Amino acid sequence: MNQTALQDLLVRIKADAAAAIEASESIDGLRAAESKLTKGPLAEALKSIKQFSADERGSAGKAINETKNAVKSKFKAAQDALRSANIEGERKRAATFDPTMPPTVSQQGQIHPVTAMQREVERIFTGLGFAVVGGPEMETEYFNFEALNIPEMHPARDAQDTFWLTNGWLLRTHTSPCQVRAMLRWGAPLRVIAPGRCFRYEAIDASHENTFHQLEGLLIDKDISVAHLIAFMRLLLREVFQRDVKVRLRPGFFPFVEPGFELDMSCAICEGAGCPTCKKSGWVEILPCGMVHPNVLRHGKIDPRKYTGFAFGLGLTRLAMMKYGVADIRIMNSGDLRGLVSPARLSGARVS
Ligand code: FA5
Repeated sequence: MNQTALQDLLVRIKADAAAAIEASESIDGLRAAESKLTKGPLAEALKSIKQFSADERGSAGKAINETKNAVKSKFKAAQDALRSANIEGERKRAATFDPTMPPTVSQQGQIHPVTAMQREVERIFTGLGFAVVGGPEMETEYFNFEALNIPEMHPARDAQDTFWLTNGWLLRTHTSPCQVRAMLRWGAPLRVIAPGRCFRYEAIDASHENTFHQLEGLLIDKDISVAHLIAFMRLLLREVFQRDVKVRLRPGFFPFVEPGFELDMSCAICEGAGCPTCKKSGWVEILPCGMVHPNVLRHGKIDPRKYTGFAFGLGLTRLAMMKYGVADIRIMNSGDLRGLVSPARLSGARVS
């Protein structure tokens, strides 16, 4: 190595030291960078002294020592600065920490309000001897319509338009297909509920979604009458709301029940005064129901001369809205985290 090459090396060592100091965020990092420079290029410079003539050795050694000391003191200064910054930070933290303050409570999530509602209804009905069953969300036209006494050209199909799959199946419009599926599987007598997601090609507003939850109920036995149906429906609403709920029963047409009813409850959002959720009527359609049509029993291979039964299709999402005071159904599918911390925090919530 000659004088020029040594000068270049020493300049590079200083530059590398400055860059390493700039990049290091901890005292350990600074120590590691300093040791790397000392054991690497600085040691190389020291070894090169042997290659210089006796005249040149003095000035070469001096230059190397100066660089070594400069690098060492730069690293020391950087370490001191970092140390005092850390101490300062600690001091500040200690000054702002108040041990008398209550701890910050992290917000713990919980199940979705619709799932909470579903579990609540399941608890009520399993207590009454009902089994909880399921059914496919992708359904055949047969189970969604035909088996429910809604043949191909029946106008009732228009009220439940849906999303059709390329294989001719559809996304089920209601949980009612579970009725005939359950009859075929278990026969009579039968007590089942079937909660699940439903889909409709629907204009969305404060009370209509294209994806929502229903809970189907079906009871088949000997001598079952409308009186049983009404008693069960009242019990359900009283248990859910823990008070007597104002309801009204009006005739409702569904091809799979005869007679059929619409059981509405007084709107819990406006207390019956009229609001966008109840379309200003003061009532919310929540629980259509009726006596199972003999044709449906026949599709389920149950003899209508021996057995009768009732069925209902509870609007589970709407029931959750009424229970927790949610004014707009769109909140329910929006992933609004307030509802996962506490459904009560959705009370009065509207979409912006
Ligand atoms: C039916 O779906 C029938 N399958 C119910 C039934 C079952 C009747 C058994 C008789 C016997 P309907 O279309 O009214 O009926 O829907 C039932 C409930 O689901 C409604 O009262 C409502 O609470 C809810 N619902 C219906 N469409 C929507 C929607 N687009 N968004 C949110 N909830 C809905």
